[in-house]
Amino acid sequence: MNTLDGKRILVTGALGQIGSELVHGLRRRYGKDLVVASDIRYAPPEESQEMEPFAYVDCTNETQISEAIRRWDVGTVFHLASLLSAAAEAKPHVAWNLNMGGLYRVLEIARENNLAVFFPSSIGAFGPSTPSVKTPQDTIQRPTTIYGVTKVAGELLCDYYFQRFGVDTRGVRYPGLISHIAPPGGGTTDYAVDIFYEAIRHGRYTCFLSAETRLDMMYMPDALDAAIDLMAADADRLVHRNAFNVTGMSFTPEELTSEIRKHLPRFEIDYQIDPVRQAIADSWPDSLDDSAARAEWDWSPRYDLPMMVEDMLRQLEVKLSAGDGAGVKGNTR
Ligand code: AKB
Repeated sequence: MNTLDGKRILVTGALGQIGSELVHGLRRRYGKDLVVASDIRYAPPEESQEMEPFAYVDCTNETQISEAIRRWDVGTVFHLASLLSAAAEAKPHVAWNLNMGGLYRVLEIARENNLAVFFPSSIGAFGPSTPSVKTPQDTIQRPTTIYGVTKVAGELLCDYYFQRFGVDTRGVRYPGLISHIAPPGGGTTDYAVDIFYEAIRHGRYTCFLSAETRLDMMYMPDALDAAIDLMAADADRLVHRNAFNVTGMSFTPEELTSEIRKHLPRFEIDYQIDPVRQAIADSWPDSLDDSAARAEWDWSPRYDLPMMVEDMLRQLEVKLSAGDGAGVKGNTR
């Protein structure tokens, strides 16, 4: 990464689900002053100190991106600002403008300033005609959501900027991400985070996907390693560069419930299916084949389903009893 030249890293969408943890992961590896967080809102007062250095950057505004790049002498952008699948489906025009327009602007600025760019694609880049079990790295991509359309187009645009202009673009296809720090917003896989909060607070959860909906998933520490390790990988080994399949685990709401019950035996679940998110989930793969990432930059996740569930419950019990104790209802292990 260009950080070796003392250039800074800019993270867009830094207050989102991935960004709020990636900023800290990058700072642990490269130092606080080298990583600039940015978003279209400011951090809440209690966290704002931690987010410094921070820049207000709206990724639909080219001038704001350029100014932040110049002001902070940036060499690498982790471009995370985007709407997730269900939010994008509710506002397709906004999603196109932010997800596609934002990436295009970042790539143009990267071309002019010789920047490296990380772009997160998603399992949403696949569709119902994609082989759904062990989805290959190179396969059919005909997504049926606007989110998926922006992700496939984004993957292609990143390939194009590398091949045509030599911009050092790299990226992964994230599955559903699970974290105990920042909640997701507007995603289809969000149930796999919400379920933990509700299990601890109320001992029960109403799931918006059906019991047998199988999706690919990953625990956040692995997702952070994927982004940071790929950007630090030896470029000569990369055959694909962009849109690497990465995976941590694959489960259904029913299987996740059984695993949670090993720790909280009285936990109960029922189902009230949201047709929009169910249709999106049904169009996505059950599991991904991540062999290209393993071969080209030594990708290897640390967390499987039992390890993730144990850690999520442990971390959230501490967090909820410290900051949100009123909601915890004695459903302890
Ligand atoms: C979503 O559900 O929209 C995201 C994703 C899988 O890209 N978590």
